[in-house]
Amino acid sequence: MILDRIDSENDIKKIDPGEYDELAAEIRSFLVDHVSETGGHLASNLGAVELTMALHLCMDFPKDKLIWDVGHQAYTHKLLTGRKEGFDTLRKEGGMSGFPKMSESDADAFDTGHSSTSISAALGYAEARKLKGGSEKIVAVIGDGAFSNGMAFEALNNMSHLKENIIVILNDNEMSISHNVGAMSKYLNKIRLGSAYNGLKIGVEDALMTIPIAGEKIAKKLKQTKDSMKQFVVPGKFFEDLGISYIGPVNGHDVTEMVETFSKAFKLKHPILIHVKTKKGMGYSYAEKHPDYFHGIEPFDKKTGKVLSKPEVMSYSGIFARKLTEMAAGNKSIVAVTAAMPDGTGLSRFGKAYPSRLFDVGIAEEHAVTFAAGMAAAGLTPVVAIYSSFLQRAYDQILHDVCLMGLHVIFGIDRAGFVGSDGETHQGLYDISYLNGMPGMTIMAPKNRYEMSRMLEFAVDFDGPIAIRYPKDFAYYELKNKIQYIELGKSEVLERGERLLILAVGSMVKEAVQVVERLKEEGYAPTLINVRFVKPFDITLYRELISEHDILCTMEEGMLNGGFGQTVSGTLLEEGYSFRWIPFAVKDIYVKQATRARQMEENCLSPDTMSKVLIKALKGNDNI
Ligand SMILES: Cc1ncc(C[n+]2csc(CCOP(=O)(O)OP(=O)(O)O)c2C)c(N)n1
Repeated sequence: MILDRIDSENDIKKIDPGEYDELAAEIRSFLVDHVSETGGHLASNLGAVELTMALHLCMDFPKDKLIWDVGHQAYTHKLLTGRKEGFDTLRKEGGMSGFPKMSESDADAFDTGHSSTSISAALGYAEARKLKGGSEKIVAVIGDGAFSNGMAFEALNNMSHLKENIIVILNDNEMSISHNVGAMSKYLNKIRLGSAYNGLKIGVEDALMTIPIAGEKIAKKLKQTKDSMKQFVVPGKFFEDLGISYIGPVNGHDVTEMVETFSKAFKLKHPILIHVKTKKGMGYSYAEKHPDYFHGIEPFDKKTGKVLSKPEVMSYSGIFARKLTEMAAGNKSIVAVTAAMPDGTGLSRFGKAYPSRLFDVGIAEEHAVTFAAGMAAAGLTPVVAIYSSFLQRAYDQILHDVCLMGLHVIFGIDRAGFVGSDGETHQGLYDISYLNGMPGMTIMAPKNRYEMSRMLEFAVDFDGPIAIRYPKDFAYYELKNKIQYIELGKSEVLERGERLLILAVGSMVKEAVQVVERLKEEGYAPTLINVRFVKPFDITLYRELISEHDILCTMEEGMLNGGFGQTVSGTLLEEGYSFRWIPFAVKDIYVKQATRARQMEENCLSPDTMSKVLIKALKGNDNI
């Protein structure tokens, strides 16, 4: 095996060029073997094998800085930097991250997970190199999907003044998770010709630059002449006009061609964008055929390409999308917005039924929210479904463009809570805290699938900014008979007891029910409330109940700071009630990758831990 000869960074340079194809094939079968067992981002990685090899052949690690956008495509980079062994533990608790991590290797220049940060970070590295007088190479690798986000353009806009080398590799596979959308994607599709021109440009400039002083002048003159010509003949004019030299398109599966291009590009003294064409899923037929399905995949049978365990029950995203699609039949004002996640959010179902009413705006969460605000101002009923973690991007848009005007925008906050193996970058733990402080925002959390549907009906009939947060989980179907109608700001009493008052938010009701069972076995009879409305919360009911109980326990799958528990207990304390408060929420830490169940456990949110803590408190033992 050629791969066996690569034990640490830069070892790839010892490989004979005649062996590159074989090495690429070995890397691909390694990735398929391992990801079929651990799960992970397969298709993007299969597409980036040769690109990564070529970069590693041209760069020195850890001196040089390579920044992967999103970071889901960095598996080959991990393999080539001494992390083969870690692949058995990929995305598992205590194991190797599915994304670049500076704490994992010196060859990882920047931690990523959210999209479109790479060019900004690379530019930061470049300015630092200038100030500190370094000579390291700096490269950002960004996919065409991530390239549709505003941050990427903000960085390009800020880059042109740089009179030093910085390279942006645009890894264009024509796919985001699903097919890429938008004008930039169409533009990239148009600029497939022009490789001859780029060959000339890079070759001539390169040669001239080696002649001291005169050579630079001639190169500049030649560039000016070509600049006037290229308006008509050169692809990538958009980038050239921004002051960024465009090179490409380059075959992203030809290591030699890329090495030649990259080596020359590194000699130029200004920002360069190299357009590399790749095929998502390359080399594994199932992933080539269904790159969206194999974008992020659970463990699968590599012979059939089928995932090993399919959940039999529907997810909250599925229930959300099904209900919305149903409602849209009788309500023509309903429109839906997704930021490049039509499948993940379930909205592709809506899109199939109402293609003209589903808007996929690309990876552009900020735009998605203000775009929805515009539609709401114009009288439509937009439903924006975005994962909790990615909605963080749109904090100001929610506040400034929706809440301040009191616009009726419905937020489907998917993956709210623990997200499992994606780890720290993707946790949906912050939404309650970031929405809580926005006057006029209503936040709901359903306890089960039936309530999810009722809440969506409520949200559509409502007038004003309103969010429903739901977890990355199958949709709980117990407590079916408990559904009554939903009333603004009203909780639901599930059990009426004494001493201990439990307020459980959304997904935590399922856990709270188990806690109550255990407490009952110990002879206690707590009161259990399904909060339903995180904001505005049911202060009237809580005032009444807190005067009859000694202990207030709040449970939420979110951060403690700025969360529901802090807000409720703070309000009651301010009003002069006295009680002991036991919060179950995530204390001030970043939650690492593990299964969702383990993340619950580790953060004291499992029924077992919560029961133990509460029993101790009820027994009057303060050592908890
Ligand atoms: C801010 C943000 N929104 C959404 C995502 C989810 N996401 C992860 S990868 C991806 C598609 C990226 O497409 P592209 O950059 O073209 O990379 P490819 O997978 O095609 O190589 C999306 C939408 C994210 N990581 N960050």
